Amino acid sequence: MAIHYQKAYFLLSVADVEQLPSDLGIEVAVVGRSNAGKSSVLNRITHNKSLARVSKTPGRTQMINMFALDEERRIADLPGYGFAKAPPAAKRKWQKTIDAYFRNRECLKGLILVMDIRHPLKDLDRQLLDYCEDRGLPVHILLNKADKLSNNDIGKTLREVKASLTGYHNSVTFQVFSALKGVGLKELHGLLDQWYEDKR
Ligand SMILES: Nc1nc2c(ncn2[C@@H]2O[C@H](COP(=O)(O)OP(=O)(O)OP(=O)(O)O)[C@@H](O)[C@H]2O)c(=O)[nH]1
Ligand SMILES: [Mg+2]
Repeated sequence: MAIHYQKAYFLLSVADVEQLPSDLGIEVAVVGRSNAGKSSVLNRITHNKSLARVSKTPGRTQMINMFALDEERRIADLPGYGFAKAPPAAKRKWQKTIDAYFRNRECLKGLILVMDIRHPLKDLDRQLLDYCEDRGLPVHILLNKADKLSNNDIGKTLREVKASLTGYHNSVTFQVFSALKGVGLKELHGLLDQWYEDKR
């Protein structure tokens, strides 16, 4: 069955995991550092420029924003981590919400981990990868903002990222992406199709 990504619609925003929709069907979460382009990626996936809010101010997405593709499939836009200027209380709150989400969400099929291709695999990204390795949760890395680098530099970064990921045994895949230009969208849709069609 084909998935109509352009039919995605906003479901709800929650500050607490207790408010999430029932833990049924299949959910994919878009995660990553603040300002990496998570909301832009979501808009690109769904061909809807105004679905998730995009901001020039880092740390804009503070809640879990949940979108539905159909009655059984959802995609979540998670708040970004690693925003240095965030107040400590906000950071703790983020940590608590996200921990609870990752730990308990059974319908969570995998993570789309968005990174700025110019700054891949920062400490917090690696912590998240380690956590997913422990939990056996698949991760697909988007090296986003590829439009900011030359082909030469993209190639170099791909080799470095590949070398850094050899230690992981769970499913960690990666690709070049540009939410701005649409580079890599077909590949990403292919991956999402697989995740969403896997019967659990
Ligand atoms: N050049 C370029 N800019 C991008 C790309 N993707 C996102 N941006 C820009 O990066 C900034 C942050 O994008 P968002 O999509 O809001 O990032 P986010 O990860 O959702 O940010 P928070 O929700 O604040 O954590 C915006 O100014 C976007 O226009 C891309 O592929 N290329
Ligand atoms: Mg955002």
